[in-house]
Amino acid sequence: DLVPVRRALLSVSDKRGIVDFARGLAEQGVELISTGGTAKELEAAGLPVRAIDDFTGFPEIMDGRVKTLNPKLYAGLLAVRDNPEHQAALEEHGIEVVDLVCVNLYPFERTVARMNVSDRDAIENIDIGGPTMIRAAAKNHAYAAVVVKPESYDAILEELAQNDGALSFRTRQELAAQAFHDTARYDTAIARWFAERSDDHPPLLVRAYEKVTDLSYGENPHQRAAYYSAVGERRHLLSMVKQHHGKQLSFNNLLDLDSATALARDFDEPSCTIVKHNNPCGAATGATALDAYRAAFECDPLSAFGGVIAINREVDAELAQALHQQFIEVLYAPGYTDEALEILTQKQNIRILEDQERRRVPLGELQGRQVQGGILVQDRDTIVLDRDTMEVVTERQPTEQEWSDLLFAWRVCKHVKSNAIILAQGDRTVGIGAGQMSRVDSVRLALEKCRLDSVQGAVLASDAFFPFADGPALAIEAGVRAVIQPGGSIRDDEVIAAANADGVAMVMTRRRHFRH
Ligand code: 93A
Repeated sequence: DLVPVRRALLSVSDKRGIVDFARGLAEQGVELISTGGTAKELEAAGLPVRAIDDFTGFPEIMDGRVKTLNPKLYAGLLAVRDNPEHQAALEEHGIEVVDLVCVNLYPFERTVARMNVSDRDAIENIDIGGPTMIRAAAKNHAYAAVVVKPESYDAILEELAQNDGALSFRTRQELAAQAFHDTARYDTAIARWFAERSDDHPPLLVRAYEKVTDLSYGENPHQRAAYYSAVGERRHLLSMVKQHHGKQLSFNNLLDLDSATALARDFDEPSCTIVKHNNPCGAATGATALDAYRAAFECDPLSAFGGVIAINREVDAELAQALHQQFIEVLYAPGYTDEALEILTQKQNIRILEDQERRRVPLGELQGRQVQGGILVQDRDTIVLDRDTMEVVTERQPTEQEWSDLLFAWRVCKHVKSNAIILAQGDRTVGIGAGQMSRVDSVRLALEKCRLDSVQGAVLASDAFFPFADGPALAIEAGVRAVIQPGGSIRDDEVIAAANADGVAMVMTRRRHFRH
């Protein structure tokens, strides 16, 4: 299954390594055919090159829009070499076969990523001839080889040298696989660019993903796993962090990191978020990051063990010292002083991450959840509500302190799995009930988790309305003085009456924050 390479067509935008590759081919006795810019480069290096118009007998026209698109080339690429009819056609039309194409495409993605790029420039960078050659050679990989990456050049030359100027079927097949991956990826980036210009939302085509790195395992050690980023997305979870210390991030670390950073991004003031099993087990803001960390940790020290911690201020020595007392899986912050790093890196297992994404723009406008054979797609829940849009439904208005705590609790609530109940006091969570199948159980859990001597004076946030008055009644009995919730239950009257009976203030947001 070895096929000798006698004639190669080289047409590349990314010209890295092309001269050396072409020289290597020429040394194996391969005839080189090339397009305008590529040919120039090779000629300048003193290599013998045949121009594409000499091969096709047709000039490159329309500023290069049509340079390789010619039946002579495609017949030469697609001919089934042992098919007598194909052979006859080659002879009749004086067509020479091409055994290898080396092509990389107009840099569409790089072009559209530039600031202020015109639509015209973008469109001019949609390569037509290149993908067509790549696909033709890849289809006919039984006879032809297709090279799309400078990273492959050396290995190809080596194999040619070893096999007397021929490539194996296995190599040609692998190159073909890479080629179709490349053109699929390319078209996805183009489709995405068009989708961004369309009114269709969510768009017709969601995204394709490509592997960034293998992970050591999935949620459990018997599950293989990898991390993929969306094609054309330059900012993604892994690209946005620099790892200073510790083992590779695991599948579960990445899930928790995603949640922790999303919550941290919702705070401007110094804050700390501790996530366990994808739920916050403590969140707080404070005058300093150290205050915030202490307060967040105090919410549930037991659960915080081995947590993923996101802090939105630089970590200094004092904070590092405090963090160093605990077992932390992942620590994420916008920066670390040298002294802080010295303290923290004394522990081998802590993964220390630095946030490299200063823009604070939420990543990706859509959110997908996998279901059997497909995905569900929705807008991200990025809504942040203003106090003015909320309605106090009780006889008593919240005090200013209560308002502050209610708004804090409401911000955290969005990031907790439903049914979510947050108890908060003084800009810190003091009890979190997450992921229960009934709301009253989440209330019970949040109260049970609360380590304060008394819940007296705390506020409560609920991610969705109370279907019955039992949940609020429990909380009020325990000492909760103000409640924030969307409202909208047919029993709202009973819920409001329960609050009024004890002089509790209640705010309705009219928006819910389910997170399933
Ligand atoms: O404009 S094209 O779509 N029309 C073509 O016929 C064609 N043939 C090759 N673009 C075409 N190419 C692309 O030109 C290749 O994919 C490659 O990226 C580039 C190389 O051009 P040059 O050798 O002139 O630098």
